[in-house]
Amino acid sequence: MFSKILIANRGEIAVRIIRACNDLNIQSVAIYSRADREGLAVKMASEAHEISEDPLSGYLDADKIIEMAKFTGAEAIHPGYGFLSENADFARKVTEAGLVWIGPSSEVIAKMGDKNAARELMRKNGIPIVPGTEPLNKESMHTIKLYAQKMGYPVILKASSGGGGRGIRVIWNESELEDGFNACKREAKAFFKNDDVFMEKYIENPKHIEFQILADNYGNTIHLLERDCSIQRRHQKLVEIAPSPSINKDLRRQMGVVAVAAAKAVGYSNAGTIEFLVDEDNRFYFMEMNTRIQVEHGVTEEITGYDLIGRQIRIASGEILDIAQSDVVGVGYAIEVRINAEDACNDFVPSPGKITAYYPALGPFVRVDSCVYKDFVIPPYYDSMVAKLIVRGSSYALAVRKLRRALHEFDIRGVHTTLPFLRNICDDRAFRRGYFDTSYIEKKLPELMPEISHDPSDLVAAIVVALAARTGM
Ligand code: MV4
Repeated sequence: MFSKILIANRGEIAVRIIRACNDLNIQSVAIYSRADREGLAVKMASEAHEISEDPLSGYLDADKIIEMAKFTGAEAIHPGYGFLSENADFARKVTEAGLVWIGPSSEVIAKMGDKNAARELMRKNGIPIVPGTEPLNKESMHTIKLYAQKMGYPVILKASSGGGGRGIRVIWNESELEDGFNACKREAKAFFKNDDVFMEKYIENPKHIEFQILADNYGNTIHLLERDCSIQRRHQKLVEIAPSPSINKDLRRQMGVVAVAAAKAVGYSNAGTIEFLVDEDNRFYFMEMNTRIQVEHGVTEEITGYDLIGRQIRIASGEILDIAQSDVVGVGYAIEVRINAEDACNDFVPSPGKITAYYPALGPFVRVDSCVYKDFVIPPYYDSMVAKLIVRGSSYALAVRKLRRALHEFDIRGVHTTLPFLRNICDDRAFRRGYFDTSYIEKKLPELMPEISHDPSDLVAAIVVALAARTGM
């Protein structure tokens, strides 16, 4: 086992990885930008080193991170999620430097990063994929129109190197195709420096169901059940649930078998996720594979009892996976909500600044993964997620009740947060019954919107008015 690991990340996931290191009696090295020096990861790690003065370059500087690992005597690097976590060149450089990469091989990251190559590989291995085309490079617009017509509208155009909802375009009829195709290609080129675009049949109102995979370096591959991540807003997940309240045992078993086959087809090792779209008739299709630990891994940990970050480290150190598929049993339901420092009333604009009061929810069946504390100043340069609240219940309905209780207990002052918005989701009948798909937020946004803007400046104005009234000024 390793004696020291460098964490090439920040925020709550850096804290989560430090905790896993502590559980395994491994020393942890945090790296931080100047803006992050008051972060919890810096305080909790065995040692911490500034990687850059400016907010972002350090976390993205492969050579400097590797140099830091060497300098500190770390034997392995955990990339977390985001930043360089799915960067095949970084993974390769880490390995070439004689360090251990806590994740799948560089080759597998590269292959799954190319959405079209991933599709092709899955198709060849008998994994169900959405009907679609190869990248449309030489085809004339006439041919592209014929493909779309044959598939039947609506269709969706996707950048081969896309991700996070970028470089995709839904085409509802032929009149939108030419402009949409050109725009998609331009966007793909601008964002990903690769303008390969392919076309798929568009599945309307799908569910986003993803299976957690664990695989060791010796071909032992299992899944740890699924998460329902259908509740998203503009490709940002807001709520994640394990297992999905809307798939039955039989579908779960079928999808699990396919997920493991998909991971085996790419020679996967370490933790990863197979994403599926599930249509209104419960047909399911491979969408993509995420070759990293995900934000929402905690709900899987809560229902299965397996420490995913701990397992990532143990697998990377060469341990044999000692969990058989038949050992994996989900107990009850876990729900995670992402509490973001954003103003839901103002189109979810980020709300950085000082946290003047912080009372996380506690009590039975409640877990909070966070990186903030009272008087912490949320820097404006990063993702606005400040805490993940994870609750458990023996049924979906009971988990929702725990969530509702915990969200009302949770109190964060000084910045806007999505807490009021999330509380409204808890009170929504469809959510409480588990009736939702990826169109949920878009359709329900008006009714989920908090009534009043708790804008700090509005509050100040209100106090001034109240004081003026009291003093008769
Ligand atoms: C789709 C789709 C429907 N049909 N592909 C969105 C991001 C990227 N990962 C793929 N996405 C989608 N691909 C076909 N053929 C619908 C989406 C989609 C979506 C997927 C999962 C969760 C939320 C979503 C919101 C909008 C669109």
